[in-house]
Amino acid sequence: MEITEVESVPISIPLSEPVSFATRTVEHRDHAVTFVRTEDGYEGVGYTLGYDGAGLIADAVEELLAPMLVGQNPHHTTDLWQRMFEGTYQIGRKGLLLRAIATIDIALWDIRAKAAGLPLHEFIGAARESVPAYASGGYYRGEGVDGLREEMETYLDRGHVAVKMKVGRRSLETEEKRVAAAREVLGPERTLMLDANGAWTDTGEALRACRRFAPYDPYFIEEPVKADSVELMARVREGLDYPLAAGELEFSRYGFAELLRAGAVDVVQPDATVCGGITEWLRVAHTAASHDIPVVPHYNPHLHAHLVASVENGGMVEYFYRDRDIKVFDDLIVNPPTPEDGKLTPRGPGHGVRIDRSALAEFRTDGGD
Ligand code: SMN
Ligand code: MG
Repeated sequence: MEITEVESVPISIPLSEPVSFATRTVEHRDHAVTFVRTEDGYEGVGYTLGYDGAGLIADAVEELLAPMLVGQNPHHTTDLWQRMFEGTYQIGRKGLLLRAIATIDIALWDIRAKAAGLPLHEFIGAARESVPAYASGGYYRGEGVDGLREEMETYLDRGHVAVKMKVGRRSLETEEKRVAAAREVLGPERTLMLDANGAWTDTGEALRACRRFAPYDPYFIEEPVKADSVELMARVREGLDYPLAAGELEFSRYGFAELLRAGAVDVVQPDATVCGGITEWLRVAHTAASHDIPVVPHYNPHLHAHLVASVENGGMVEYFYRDRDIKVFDDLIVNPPTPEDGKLTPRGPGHGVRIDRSALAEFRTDGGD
């Protein structure tokens, strides 16, 4: 089999209203969507969030990486990953370039599983048939504590036993009230996770905030400090009596090795669309397993359902309901799967994410067709 074409399309989908987390407000969601095609008619799809850089990521795919791919065998993912990583080493290794590599690597695995006639999790080697999905939300849009309560109730009505909410944007007093309200709605048994998106900048500030949430029994606090502050993260973890999670903005096995070596995390959250694709995600997950650390990947539930279903230490996937207008990528997908009884079942062929061509035409920002 031979790769004949690599195309990457930047798209942007507007939110109906701006939405905030601790450290940023967003008004739209842009993605780079990459297609890899083969001579015998297979097409694989990969994608990543752009944070206003989707056009740059798509350019990196087409200008820098595509020439390394055309004419090669899509089954040689380990070799192709290394060629892309080494070939962009001086200007890459992390960030935008690694996201570009990720989109291609995901598309290659999609092709491989499709060619084998299998859903991706079975192609990799399944550990389970379905995976728990937690409902993610609790963003800031001015709705207050009552709005948060109502939102959490909708997740329970939809069958979830685990939810995640944002913290770190308002005063500590308000944040404690928000977390207390969420716990009250959930009751004592269900799982509550908190996400601060790197809100705090030193040990004292972070511990003061995180300790206020301890009485509400969080399963973890996510990114209490920024991704680069690994030592600080380890100090915060040390000072807390509940777990810490991070990794959504970590790149490659080397980034995760640093988190693990420093003892900075109890749970890792690699995102295959960020950390370098499926090839690298699997390496990260297996390394975490050797530390008895579960993987609870960040976002992209349709793709990650396959990956969580194929590793022994797979935890949960993160699911956003489209009607909350926070994550809107589902607008681009044909029949996006929804959780049933709080679980997602990975479906093929490949990773099962099929791009709706008319939506792609509507949302693309490069003027192409
Ligand atoms: C998040 C950030 C970017 C995309 C999706 C979700 C967030 C989370 O930090 O972990 O839910
Ligand atoms: Mg997060």
